Order: sequence, then structure tokens, then C-alpha cells
Amino acid sequence: MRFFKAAILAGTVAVFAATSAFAADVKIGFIVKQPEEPWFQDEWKFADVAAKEKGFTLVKIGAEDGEKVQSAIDNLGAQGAQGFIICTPDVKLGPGIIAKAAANDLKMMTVDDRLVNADGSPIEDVPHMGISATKIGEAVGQSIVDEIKKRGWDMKEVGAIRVSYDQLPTAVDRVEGALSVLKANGFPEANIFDAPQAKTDTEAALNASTVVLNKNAGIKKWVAVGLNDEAVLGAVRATETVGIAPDSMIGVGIGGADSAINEFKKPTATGFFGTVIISPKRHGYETALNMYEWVANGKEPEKLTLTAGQIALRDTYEAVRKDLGIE
Ligand code: FCA
Repeated sequence: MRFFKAAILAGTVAVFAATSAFAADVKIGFIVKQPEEPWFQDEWKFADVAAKEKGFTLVKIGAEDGEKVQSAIDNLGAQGAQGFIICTPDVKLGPGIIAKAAANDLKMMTVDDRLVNADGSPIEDVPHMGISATKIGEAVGQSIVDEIKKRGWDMKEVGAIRVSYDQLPTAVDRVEGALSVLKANGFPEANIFDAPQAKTDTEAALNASTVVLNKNAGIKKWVAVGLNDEAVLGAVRATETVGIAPDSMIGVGIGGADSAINEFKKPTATGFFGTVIISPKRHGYETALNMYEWVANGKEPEKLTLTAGQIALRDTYEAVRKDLGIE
């Protein structure tokens, strides 16, 4: 009996030792399309927390174009990584990314932007965590409608800038969600103007929005929607350059990372009225943990997880961030 107990104990010790040695061998990549964007930095930050907690190595790579994505995946393969999480610069690269991952024997999951097939349909085999884009867009639209009413504006006199990036399905769902609420509340369709951005950053949105404002110089009150805070900030900066006062602009973004926070921290309110705060903790920490569980314990992640958001304004964002555990 004593012998058996000793054997069991020894076995337990051996198993523990094997697990921790294995955790140290786990290497997971986290590839993002725009490493300079605060949202992606936050995702990395929370992925790092998971790596520390579980004792695996996290390799963070910025890949702004298809070529960089390909070499990032090869690089991870050469380094002996077992899997990666990716927010790709172009969802149409989907089949190519999957082939590259397979060639390097890497498990993969996507975050934020879901890969599509050649026909534009979502690739459902690859585990994905994204935001509930339509619902979050609707929250944007509702807060704009509420504020329009509060300010007593006549919707017929208001223009809406639709900062668009229509090659990305989640971007379409977000802006269409917002605009559907505006239209349902009587916002005239003819007053909605498309501002297609070449890239999903503030500068591209500023350029696109300036064109809209110059073409419609007769409209003096504006609202703006876009796929993220950067898009809406671009529209806000554009209104400032053409001399539209901050209280004649209602821009509501999506994100809630530093781009929005820095705007809320300004001593006086700008046209950036609010944002729907989404969770970099879920998208960074949880995806990294999911990948770790897959690599280390063979537990496959859910095929599709859609996360929620919460509207925040200048005077409520701190409380909302606290609530979401992302201070
Ligand atoms: C997309 C956007 C990012 C962020 C993310 C959740 O990737 O480009 O700004 O909103 O979805």
C-alpha cells in the first residue's frame, strides 16, 4: 500500500513537471494589421497577461500588408511556434493565410476581422472572435439620435458622414447598424454621405470626410459614424478644419482605447461626442488563452464568439472602462 501511495505521488510530481516544461515550450504568435493603433496595443497588452499567467511565449508581430502576413507566419513556423491569432490587413487573404498556417503546421484563429472566401462569404472553419458589429453600430446610432433630439436639431438640416471601408464586412455591419437607427428615427437618406477611406486610420478618414464637407458646404450641422474611433476622429478633425463648431458636430466612434480617451481628456469638448467601448481584454487575453488551451490541452476554441460593447461619453467613460475591467 505504501508503495502504491509513493508511486502515485511520484506520478503526480512527474505530471506537474511535464506540464510546466511544456508550457514553457509553447509559443504563440499575435499578428495585427495596425500595430500603431491603440486598440491593437491594448489587445497585445492583454494577450501578454495571458502569456505571463500560463507561462508561454507570446510573439507580437505587426503586419500591414499581405506580404508581411506571409513572412510573419513563416517566421513563426521557423521559430517553432504552435499557433497564432491574427487580425489581417485584408480579409480576402483568407485562403492564402490558411494554406500558410497549414504549411507551417500552425493552429490559427482570427480576431476582430473575420476571413472571407473568394466569394466573400465568411470562412467558418477558423475560430473567430469579433464584435457584435450590427448591435454595436445600433448603439452608436441610438446615442446620435438621442443627442440630435436633445440639441433640438431638425434632422432635415443635418448631414451624416458615413466614413466607410466597405471591403471589410464588420465595417459595413457597424456603419449600417448605426445608420439604420438614424433612418428609423426619420433621418433623411439623402443627407447621408459616403466618405470612403483608403485605410482604417484617422488620416484617411480626415481626407475622405473633407471631400464630403467641401461638397456640401451648405450643411452646417453634422454627425459622423465609422468602423472605429479613428474613423470618426478623422471626420471630427475635418469639421474643425472647415470651421464647423464642436457643438455642431456629433461623432460617435467604436473602440474606447487611447484614441478616444485622449479626446475625452481635452479641456473642452470636441465634436467627438462618444464611443462604444469594446473589450481588448476579451479580444487579447481570451484569444491568447484559447490558443494556449488548444495547443497545450487540445481544447479547440469556439468557432464564433461575438463580444458586446457599451456606450460611453466624455463624463462616463472612466466608469464604463472600470465596469468592463479594462482600466
Ligand atoms: C477592426 C478595426 C479596429 C477595431 C477592431 C475591433 O479591426 O479596424 O479598429 O475596431 O476591428
